[in-house]
Amino acid sequence: MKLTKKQFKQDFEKRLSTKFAIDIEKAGPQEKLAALSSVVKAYYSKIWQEDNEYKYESKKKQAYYFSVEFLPGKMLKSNLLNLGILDTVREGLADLGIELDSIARLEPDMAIGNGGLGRLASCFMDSAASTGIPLNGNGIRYSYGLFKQKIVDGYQVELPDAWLSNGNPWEVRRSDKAFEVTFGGEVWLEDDGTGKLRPKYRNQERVLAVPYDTPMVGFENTTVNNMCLWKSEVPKDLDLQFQNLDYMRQTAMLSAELYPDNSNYDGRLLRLKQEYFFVSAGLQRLIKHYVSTIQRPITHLADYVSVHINDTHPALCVPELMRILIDEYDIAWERAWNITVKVMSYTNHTILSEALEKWPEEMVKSLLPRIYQIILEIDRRRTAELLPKVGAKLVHSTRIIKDGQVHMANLSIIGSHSTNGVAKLHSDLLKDVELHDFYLIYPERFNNKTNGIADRRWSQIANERLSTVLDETVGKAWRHNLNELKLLEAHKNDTNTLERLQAAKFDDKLRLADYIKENNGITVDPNAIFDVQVKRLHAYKRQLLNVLHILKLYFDIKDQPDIDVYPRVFIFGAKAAPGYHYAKSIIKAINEIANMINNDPDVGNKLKVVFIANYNVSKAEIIIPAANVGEQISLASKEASGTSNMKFMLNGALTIGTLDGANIEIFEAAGKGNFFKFGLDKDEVYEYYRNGNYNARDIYEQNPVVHRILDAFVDGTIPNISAEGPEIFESLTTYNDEYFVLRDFNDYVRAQKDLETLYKDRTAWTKASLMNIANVGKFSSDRTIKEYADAIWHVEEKK
Ligand code: GL9
Repeated sequence: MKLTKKQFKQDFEKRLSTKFAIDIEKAGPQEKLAALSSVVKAYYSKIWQEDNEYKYESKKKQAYYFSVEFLPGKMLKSNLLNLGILDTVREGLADLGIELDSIARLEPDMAIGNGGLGRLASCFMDSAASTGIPLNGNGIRYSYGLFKQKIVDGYQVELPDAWLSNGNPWEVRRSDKAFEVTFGGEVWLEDDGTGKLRPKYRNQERVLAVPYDTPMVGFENTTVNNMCLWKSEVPKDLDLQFQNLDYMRQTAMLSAELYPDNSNYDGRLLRLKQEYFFVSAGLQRLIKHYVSTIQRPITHLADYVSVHINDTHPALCVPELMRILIDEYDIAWERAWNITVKVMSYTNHTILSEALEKWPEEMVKSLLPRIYQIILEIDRRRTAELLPKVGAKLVHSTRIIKDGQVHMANLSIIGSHSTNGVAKLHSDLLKDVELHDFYLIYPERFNNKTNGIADRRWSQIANERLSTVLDETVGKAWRHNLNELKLLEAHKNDTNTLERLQAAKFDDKLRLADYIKENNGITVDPNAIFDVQVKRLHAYKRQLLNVLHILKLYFDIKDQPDIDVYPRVFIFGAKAAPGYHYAKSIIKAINEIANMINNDPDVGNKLKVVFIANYNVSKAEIIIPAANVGEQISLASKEASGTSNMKFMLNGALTIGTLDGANIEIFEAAGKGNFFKFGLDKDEVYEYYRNGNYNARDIYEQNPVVHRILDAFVDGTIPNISAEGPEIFESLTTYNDEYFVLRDFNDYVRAQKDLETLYKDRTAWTKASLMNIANVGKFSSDRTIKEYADAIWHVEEKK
């Protein structure tokens, strides 16, 4: 949009006055933030309205992304950037004596997601709007987002995230578009007099779902999409007379809290209730919209609507759409089923079996009696149809209902026309191993969509210094199309470019060093290698392997105080699921090891270890630009894709990693010599599984380096871990090291040594860093979302 500095300043001052009856001198920072957000909202409102009108009139097909998590982070700067007014507003505010960043910092992170899966959903929302793809988000407006992490005595402490306490300037409550969702009670089928069986209900619990719309503003275009988040309330007619406090409480609970663990189902009814809640509300809204605006028969739904099931949490989309078509629109089963399968598509985000949701049949039956009947019928018909074609074995292994449980992944695959994994390796593993039986039955449904990142946030917003260097070197086209960074390659031998890249990195490291000084009280040398591992804490991601290597370096220094090691700062950021005991023990160990090393005078500046508390999107925006090295060291086959690996690449960090997830594609793109690969590959891992011949204890017994490091966990060398030390020690020895940490240790040390050697050659290192940046184009989520739009949803970009 067009905006002059003068106009902005007027708008801003006026808003302060009309909203808070205050002038700039007297306004507090929260008032400034609120007024600024409100001005920005007014700027995009017109575009939003016009784009809505365009969508109504053109009647083009739209896609709906159903996700129980979104992780947008802060919105202010992203909205400014996308409106094309970031610089104007920054300068206008500066004229008024206000620093944009100090205001933007106050916005709470919108953190209604756990990690990669939720962040990916938000990258997709950004990229869809920015590429003109009509994609609507659909989720839950949790009153409390992901817990805030504090570190107390080395332990993780969880604090509530009341992110809405100062209000949310971006959302629009739409009470007029509320829908009811019902639970429980009894259902039976009755002849309606025409020979048709219709469901009759008794004693249902009713909940009102109220939508809050958050606009997703496209980058310098005319698209504004919508992310709809549902809040649960008591229906108005019950409000007044209702005395049942328990019911009130339960209703509020429904959208109160995000589950802090999406990969370890704890069996609570509330989660299933949440899932049905936002699925039912979202589908009701989109069907009503279809009927009132498209005005075509419901049987044409698939020509206008695509619904994406993001992981299994929204799998109930399948039976819920069937219910609406059959019960509310009188569509015959076969026809309804064809429509449903055409409308639905599904992404699988992990092969960890504990993450594939299963619900006890009894629970589904009592909470969602009609949905249960429909699932039973889907299962019954499918079994009857397929038995003669593919045989009992395949039918059984892929059944939706078996062993008293409803299998949500099976429901998602069977009820949709597309199942995709999130990186080449992951998609192959789904076809060849994890979902092989499904692949045999429905080979045409399986495909890959390698993840991507909203690159504008991770460069133009998070790393302005680097962005400026890139502009000056290759022009600005990369800001619209990340593939344009390929032009950088031509500058790889240009000393001036390399020096400017180094200077930008150094500035970003200074900024992080300041943050660390202020928040951790640790002084780190910005000339050291900044070696970063930031992601959820999980055994398969092997933060422990990183820790063992740090201990090796520590003992090397202790043994030979004059040893020539290049100074390193190891930086961690990780939240552990509150109920994940082992992960919390690792956090405690990292913090105690950090204390031990950072305060050891023999070590000095050679080695520092920093744990940055409360890792989230905003922290990532400070940490990742400053990284020289990104750690992507999961056991091969376990990390479906990873997305921080792409953010590191974009910011010129070199990856040290295994052949896992999207690392493989990153290595391919970056080119030989521009990454550090180590460890078992997926075939070797599966070979161990087949043979059952891994013996971690042997490695402990036979490798003196490993022996000494592991002993440090139990012999008092590392202080204050008398409970955690033995737990970790035993996980590796007694319990045979589930994720092959010890098996990969030697090769990891070797790769780390290679890395250090390259770093000592600053020119060679910076060249490799440049090659990473130059080849990151593929990992823009603009590319990913276009692939979804073309190949799965068949929706068109706005021209
Ligand atoms: C995840 C995978 O583990 C990641 O490898 C992948 O990059 C993302 C996005 O596709 O999905 N699946 C999953 O359950 N989570 C992922 O990050 N977990 C969290 O979001 C906590």
